[in-house]
Amino acid sequence: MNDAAERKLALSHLWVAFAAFIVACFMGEYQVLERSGLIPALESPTVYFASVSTHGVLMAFVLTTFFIMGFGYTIASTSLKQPIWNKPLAWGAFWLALFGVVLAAIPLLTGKASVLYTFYPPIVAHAAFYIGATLLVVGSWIWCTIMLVMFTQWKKANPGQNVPLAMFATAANAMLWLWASAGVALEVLFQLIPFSLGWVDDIDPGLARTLFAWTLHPIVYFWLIPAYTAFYVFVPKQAGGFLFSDEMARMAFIVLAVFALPIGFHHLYMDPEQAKGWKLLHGVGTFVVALPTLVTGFTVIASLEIAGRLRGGKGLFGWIGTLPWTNSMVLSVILSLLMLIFGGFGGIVNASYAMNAMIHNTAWVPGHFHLIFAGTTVIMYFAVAYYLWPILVRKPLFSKSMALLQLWTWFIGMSILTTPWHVLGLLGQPRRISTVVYNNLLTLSWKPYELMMILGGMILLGSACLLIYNLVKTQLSPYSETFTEEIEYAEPIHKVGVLPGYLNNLLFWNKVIAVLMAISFGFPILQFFFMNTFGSSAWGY
Ligand code: HAS
Ligand code: CU
Repeated sequence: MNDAAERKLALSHLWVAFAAFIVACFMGEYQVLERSGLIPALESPTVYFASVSTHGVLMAFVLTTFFIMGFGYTIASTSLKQPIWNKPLAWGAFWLALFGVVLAAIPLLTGKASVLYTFYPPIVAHAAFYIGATLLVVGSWIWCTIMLVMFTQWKKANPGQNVPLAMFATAANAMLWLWASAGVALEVLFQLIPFSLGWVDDIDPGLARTLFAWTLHPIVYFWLIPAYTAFYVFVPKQAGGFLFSDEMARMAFIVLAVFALPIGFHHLYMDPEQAKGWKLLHGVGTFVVALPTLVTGFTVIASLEIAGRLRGGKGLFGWIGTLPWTNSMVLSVILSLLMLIFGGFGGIVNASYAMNAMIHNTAWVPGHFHLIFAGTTVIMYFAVAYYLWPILVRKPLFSKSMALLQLWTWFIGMSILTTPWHVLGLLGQPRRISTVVYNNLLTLSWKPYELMMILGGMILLGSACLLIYNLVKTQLSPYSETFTEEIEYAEPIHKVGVLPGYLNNLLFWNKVIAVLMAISFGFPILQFFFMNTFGSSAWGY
């Protein structure tokens, strides 16, 4: 990336992302301490719910959206080798989204939006929260438009050629997000904003939860796709080898994007507003969307094996030892995959209709998503940060060994934090509660796990501080005239021929999505308008 203006655009997004991240990490540590009930002076449901709502919003919406936008701009300009289309518009999106975050932060921090990151009604927040969140989403829509315009322009300028894999994945994610965010946009515009402003007296939580479910599953893949992009386009090269299959990677991104959408009812298995046949349909789709992850696991490990063998690894597992474990990208992918085994296993338990009853609304669920989101996904955000920062600031990374220590401690901390949550869930501990001190025999069995999670939280906070310290020091270090590193994309081991349109284009897949969405959400949403429903009045601050 030679253009300073483009580097500044990407870096500004990434800084907002990681600033949100570190603030949220401090809140997370407070929350484990408060929830454990071990320090009575800290007990305060009001502060706890304000904190956990802010923590969730910062991690799930601000870290992710800004990271994805910054990473997307970097990929678009370097893989397509063309300048960002309409930079003033890109900056406009940045400021709009940032303004939205500040607007939402005011009610969040003053306890007027303690609605958690899923903001399910009838609990209601101050209108500024919903309006701020809307502006963040509108900013991300502009980013999606820029990505899709650049994708289309490149295809026009290079007829018959394959779009670079990194850009194909980024464009698929932009398409996914435009479809995914429509559900929550309808909920916020037509239900939550009018309700929070007092224009209507009641709200239908069933409809709201259905619309949120439309967004809730694909949003997690919106967060995940950048991590998988790094798996496919950076890791093989960093490991010293080749990508096992470019076509398989494209197929995985398409299936992820298409099948993430029509399956959100696995979040509503225990809800009354949808009939069980619909839930079963979405349940089956949920198992389909696990497939591209299995394909990804296979392709990435095969790519690592190629690298390990090229580096002299012999025998069935000898190649693992020869991998460059001290390369932060390679170490991250190994740790990420290890967390994916257990996080994905938890996901399969959640998705199994009958077993969901056992874990729904228990501490198991935050255990699942901290492992697979904050673990598998976010560790790859760190890997990308360590890789991109030097290129964006044109200076070497301040400390490579500190980066490795940070990645290991994040992995260890996340394992120590989430294992007890899985166990606590099975021991019946609810999620979304501010205290666990119920003074009965059951909760006594929770105690050791509470201690463990505090330890995990402390390790994670230390690890997060190391990341930010390293990035700040890199940014502030003296300018290096000799720095020449550029982004290197992995090559596939077999040369890719001319790809069929469906592996090089998204138009066809939009049509497939439209049909699948009409089937899986059409009647379940329309039914609310055919029947007599009785809304709920507000619960709130
Ligand atoms: Fe999930 C709830 C089902 C993946 C995030 N999930 C959540 C929530 C979040 C979330 C945030 O069906 C909470 C929402 C809320 O607040 O209410 N999830 C799944 C399934 C998958 C899955 C089936 N989730 C994710 C990802 C997330 C995420 C990814 C974020 C990034 N999830 C659910 C369900 C619920 C849910 C229910 C609702 C629960 C409830 O009742 O509320 C799948 O996509 C997972 C597929 C993955 C696998 C793992 C394969 C393993 C591989 C690793 C291979 C590596 C090896 C090691 C062998 C099947 C590929 C190699 C080693 C070397 C050394 C080289
Ligand atoms: Cu889901």
